[in-house]
Amino acid sequence: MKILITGATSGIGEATARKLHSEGHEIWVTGRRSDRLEALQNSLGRERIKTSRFDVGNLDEVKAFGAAHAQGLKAVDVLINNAGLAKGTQKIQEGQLSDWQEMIQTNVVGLLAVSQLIIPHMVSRKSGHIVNLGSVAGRWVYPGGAVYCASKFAVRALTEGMRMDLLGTNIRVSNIEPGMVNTEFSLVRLGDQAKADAVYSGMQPLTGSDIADTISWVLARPSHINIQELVIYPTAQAHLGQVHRN
Ligand code: NDP
Ligand code: 8X3
Repeated sequence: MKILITGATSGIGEATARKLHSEGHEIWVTGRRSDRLEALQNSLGRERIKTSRFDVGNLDEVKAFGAAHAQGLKAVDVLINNAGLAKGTQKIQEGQLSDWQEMIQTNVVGLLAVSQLIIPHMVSRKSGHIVNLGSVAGRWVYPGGAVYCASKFAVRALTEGMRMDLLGTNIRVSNIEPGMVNTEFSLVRLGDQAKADAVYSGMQPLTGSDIADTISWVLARPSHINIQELVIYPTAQAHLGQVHRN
C-alpha cells in the first residue's frame, strides 16, 4: 500500500514509518525537519520511501505540497495524521495565546488541511484508510491540559464525523488514543530534557514502536472491519495523572 505519514521525523510517526516500510509498504514521510527526513530515508535504503518537508499548520505550505504532488496524492491508500504537539502545562489563566494557536493550528487545522488533499481521491476510488492520532487526552481532561485536550477532543469528533460522512465509500477511519508514550513529545511540550525525562521516571511508558505495532494491526484488519477508536495505556498508567511509579 502507499502510505502517507505526517510527522515522521521522530517518535510515533518515525516508528510507524519504519514498521510499515519493513512490512513492504511504500511510505511517504513528512515533517518540518528535512535533516531527519533525509536520515530516515538513508537508514531505510531509499527504496519505497519518499519524503516531503512541510508544516501541516501552514496552509500555504500544505497547498504548495498538494500542488507539487497532485498526481502522487491520488494514489495514497492510507493517510496517517500523526503530526501533532503540546505546548506548555500552564493553567488557563496563565497560558500563552501563541501556544494555544500552535496546538490548534497543528493538531486540528493541519489534520484537516492534509486530509482534504487526500479524501476526495479516496472517495473517487471508493477505498482508503485514514488513521488519526488522538490521545487519551481526547477523552478525558486534566489540569493544565485544557487546550491540548480540546485539540484531541476535536480529533475524536473529526474521526466520528469523517466516519459518518464517508459511510458508503468503503473508506475506513480510525482514532488511535495512546496514554504516555516516551517520544520527543514531553521535550517539545516542556522545552527541557530533564523535565521531559522526569515525566517517565520510575514507570515504563509506551514506546513509539508499541503504537506502530498497533497501527499496523489496525491497518491489517479485513476491509469489512473498522477499528474506530483504540485506547492504549502503559500498564503502569490507569488514567491521566494516575501513574504507578517504582
Ligand atoms: P514527537 O514530538 O516525537 O513527534 C511529533 C511529530 O510531529 C514530529 O515528527 C514532528 O516533526 C511532527 N510535527 C509537529 N508539528 C508539526 C507541524 N506543524 N508540521 C509538520 N509536522 C509536525 O511526539 P509523538 O510521536 O509522541 O507525537 C505524535 C502524535 O501522537 C501527536 O499527534 C501527539 O499528540 C500524539 N500523542 C502522543 C502521546 C505521547 O505521550 N507521546 C500520547 C498520545 C498521543 P517536525 O518537528 O520535524 O515537524
Ligand atoms: C499525550 C498524552 O497524557 O501527555 O497525548 O496528554 S498526555
